[in-house]
Amino acid sequence: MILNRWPRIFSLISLLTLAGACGGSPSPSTPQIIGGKRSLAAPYFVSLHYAGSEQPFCGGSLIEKDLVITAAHCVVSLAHPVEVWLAMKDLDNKPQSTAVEAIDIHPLYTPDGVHNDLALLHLGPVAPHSGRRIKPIEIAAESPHAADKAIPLKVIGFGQTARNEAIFPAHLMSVEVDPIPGSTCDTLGGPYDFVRADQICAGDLAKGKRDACYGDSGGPLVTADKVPQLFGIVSWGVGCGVAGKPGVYTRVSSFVKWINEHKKPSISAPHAALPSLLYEDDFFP
Ligand code: 4AZ
Repeated sequence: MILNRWPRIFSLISLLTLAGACGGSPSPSTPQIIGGKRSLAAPYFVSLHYAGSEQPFCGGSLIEKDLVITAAHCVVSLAHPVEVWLAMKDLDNKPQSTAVEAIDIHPLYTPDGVHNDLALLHLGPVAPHSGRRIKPIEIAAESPHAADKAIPLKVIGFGQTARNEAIFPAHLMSVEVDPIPGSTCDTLGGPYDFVRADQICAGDLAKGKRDACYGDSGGPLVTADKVPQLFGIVSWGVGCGVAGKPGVYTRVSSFVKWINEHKKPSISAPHAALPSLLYEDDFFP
């Protein structure tokens, strides 16, 4: 029964994402990430690049000196070796970069990208640094629904800055997004009906003026504090900056056990066979 439902969800998402991306005209009032501004230094932020390309295809967060957490959908079908750029703020100034030596994709990640959208990237050597410019972020310890309270959160990335146009910034951008209770999010229709407690919905529910967008995937959703903590990983949404269609994030605190068990790589090369994809009724809401 479950297996029959996945292709339907997948086509629904593709359809709605496409509709979101193609419909209407770009709004002149949403020039950044969607509705954001230039980010301050984010020593835990990393960007993922195909070797030789300046334009990142995803973001990520440094959670140990040589370990990055990102979205599974960013790395599940890599065609080229990946380079990780550390603490990058400005695409014109390439910072320290390193290769990815191994990747762990969450074994319950499903190809539709709806759930368990997380992966660990085990980095090659990282040169010693002061710890001010490049610094891992702590994972927020929270009970499953704590983020549903009104904690100010922000999302950071080099993703698309216009709702309907492939315009990408040269600077790292950030925007504050409001956490949306799961009980509201899973009534928004379409793929949102499948949002679970191990995900966070956040954005600007009423107006859709603040959001993550294409290219922000894998990047961090953090507390908007002086010492931020990592709450989420940019995962998916129905279009970008659409009222009533917030961003959906992987709730990192729900996966701490898996993360701790995989701090040492279990797959030895970025292009090694991917773990088999499991479909378990238990993991369906
Ligand atoms: C993406 O594909 C993506 N508006 C990220 C975030 C959102 C949509 C798409 C949320 O990278």
